[in-house]
Amino acid sequence: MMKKKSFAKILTTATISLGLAGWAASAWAGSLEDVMKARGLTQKDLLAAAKTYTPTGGRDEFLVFSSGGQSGQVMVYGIPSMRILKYIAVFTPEPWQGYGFDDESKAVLAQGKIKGKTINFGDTHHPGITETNGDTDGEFLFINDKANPRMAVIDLKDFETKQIVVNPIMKSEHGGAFVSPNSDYVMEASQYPAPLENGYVPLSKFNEKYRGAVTYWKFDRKKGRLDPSKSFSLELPPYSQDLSDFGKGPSDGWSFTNSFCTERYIGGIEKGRPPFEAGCSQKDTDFVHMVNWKKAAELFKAGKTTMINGHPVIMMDTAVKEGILFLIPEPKSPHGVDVTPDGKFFIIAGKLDTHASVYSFAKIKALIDAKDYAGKDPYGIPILDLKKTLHTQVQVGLGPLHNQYDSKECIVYTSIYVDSQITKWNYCTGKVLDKINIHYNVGHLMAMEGDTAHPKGKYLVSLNKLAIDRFNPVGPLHPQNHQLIDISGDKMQLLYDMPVPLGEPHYAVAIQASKLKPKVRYKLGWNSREDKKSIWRTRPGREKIVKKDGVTHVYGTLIRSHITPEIIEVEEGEKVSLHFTNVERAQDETHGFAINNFNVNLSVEPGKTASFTFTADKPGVYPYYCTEFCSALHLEMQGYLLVRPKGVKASDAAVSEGQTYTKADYDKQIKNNVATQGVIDSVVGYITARNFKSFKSVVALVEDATDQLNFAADAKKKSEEFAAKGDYNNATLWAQQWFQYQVKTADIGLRAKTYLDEHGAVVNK
Ligand code: CUK
Ligand code: CUA
Repeated sequence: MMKKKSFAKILTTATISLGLAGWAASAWAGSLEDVMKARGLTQKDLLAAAKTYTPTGGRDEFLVFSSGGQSGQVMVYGIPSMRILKYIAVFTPEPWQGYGFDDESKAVLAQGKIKGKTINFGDTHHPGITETNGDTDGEFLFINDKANPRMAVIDLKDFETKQIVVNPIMKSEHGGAFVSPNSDYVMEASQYPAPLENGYVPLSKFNEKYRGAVTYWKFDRKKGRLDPSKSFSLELPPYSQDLSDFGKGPSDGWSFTNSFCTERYIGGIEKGRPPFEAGCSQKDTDFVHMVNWKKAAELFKAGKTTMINGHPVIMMDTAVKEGILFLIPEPKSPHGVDVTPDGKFFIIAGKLDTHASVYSFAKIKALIDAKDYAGKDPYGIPILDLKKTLHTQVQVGLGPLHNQYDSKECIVYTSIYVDSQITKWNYCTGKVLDKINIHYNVGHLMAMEGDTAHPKGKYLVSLNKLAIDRFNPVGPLHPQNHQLIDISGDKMQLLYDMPVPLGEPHYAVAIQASKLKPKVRYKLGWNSREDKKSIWRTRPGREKIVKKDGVTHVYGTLIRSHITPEIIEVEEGEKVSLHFTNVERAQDETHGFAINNFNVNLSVEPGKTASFTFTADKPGVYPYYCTEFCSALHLEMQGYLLVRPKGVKASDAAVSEGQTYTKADYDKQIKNNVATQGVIDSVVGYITARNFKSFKSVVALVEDATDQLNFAADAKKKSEEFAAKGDYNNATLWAQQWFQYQVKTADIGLRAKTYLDEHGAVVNK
């Protein structure tokens, strides 16, 4: 048996090593000038560093939710520090979070099956946060999947994916997720035209049978879920619809979706025909689609829809007849459509044009009201005259893509793909104000709440497509590059390059961190994916194994540092369902759970109940353990799954172990425990002598420590009962368990003490 150090000794060693580290650092660091010289830094570099550096324990002012591209995830990072905080698993299994491994999250992923097929990948593009009056409110996040038209809902109370809905009519999608100013609807526009019905239609029928569409998903904020039964779509021509945005203020009630390839070219390079890229860029203008979505919602409620694949669709002829759909030309192969904060204008940039076009909603509305149209498209949709709708057009650079707004009036930033620049300009006066080079080939850009009614300014992030030479080479697949730019002054200033080792992040949204109110733990026994008490929850002392309907259900608990039960024995072929509740109340005391050869990892955060159902198909011995280093005795947080061959009886023979203990062992352990209690008492004394109640985190730690002390008292009692019966073997083991709870108590106590020291706690008067 390993010799255990006394707790007092551990304390002294820790103090000494801390002291040494402090001394070494000061000797090495030198002066600021020395460091600048050694690292070749300029004053400008230092200024940039000072604007982003976040000292230990510091927090960020903004949080960013970035698409994780083909990783099927969402990345969360802070601004200005650019520190990555989380990857939220959405369309793709992610073992650390147990996503796609526990039964609860498997059910969420299964919602994303298309025509019975499991799709374990998503091409995420545009995250969108719920809005109230056009401003992000931080309650929920939506993200789309371009490859397999789907929309996911993430609850920002726990940063978990709660729902995936499959678009019933689209075969490709890009213009989502865009949220209406009060989150009534989340919008999703198709990309590559295809028949809305499922099944084969030859390309020779492209003009008649292939279609685009835009879907308005109804969001039930109370339930925190999209409601397919209250959602509808609008049939659109077979153009390649692209990005979208909702109007706000004067343009509230309208949505905008632009498009490319209005040439309706169908490709065929293999037959010697010019490729798509030639056929889809011939015309000088494409169309932005304007939809009166509030009126569309009324038409849907009035039943003026056609059911396609069980989903209500407002057909184009209805839309034309009812006057809810209009087209406006837009130059040329456009990409972004971005409504200004006041809702009076929207800006569209053409990838193959050097201009950004500012459209005036007032002018558009006047034309529509006067039925002043320039013509009709082949599907009978009225087209407005481009010139009559424009406020202004501004030359911003080669290959302009997306726009974001500043807190300063009329200031907009446009990403310039070909020039690898960001252009700052004034959309009211049409003046270009500043340009900055970025590395390289920017796609989207993102300002702080820069697509809302009240942008916050300060910072801009350039989401670049290529990194090329910016980082240490890591093979042919390079990281992505997010560059942080200071936009607080007249001139933009580059602050920081952040390599992103994850998919191609298209769009990102930032929100003031203070708007987010995530919880630190779940209510005890919580099914986090359904947001309700789990039917499989259990409490400490109530753990049980129950056979029901041919399934062996194990109701277990996880707590520092043991799994209950520690031995699970089943027969070959038995169906087993494990349900573990993390019964910790402490912040950040997550436990994991993995069993050898069963392809499973659970992440069981405090309060959560997670399940894993499997068939014990092969006889054998399968160790299981906790996969999070949760405590000093984490490695001992273990157990055995024993799968008995069919027909073999369970052996009830006495457990044989490596060691038995005597009274001398018991006395030694007790002496150690009493000494440890002395240390704990002194730490407790230190804490309670100070104003610890003024620190929320410390109060939580003290609560947790009290829990551990109660467990210690329990173990102590058991130990004493066995000692009274002269069973020194069990008495010693329970005394050891008592000591383990003491160690946990002391660990928590020390954390509290450090916190108090670092946050200037004062001695009580
Ligand atoms: S897209 Cu990728 S750069 Cu999907 Cu919004 Cu423009
Ligand atoms: Cu729980 Cu390691």
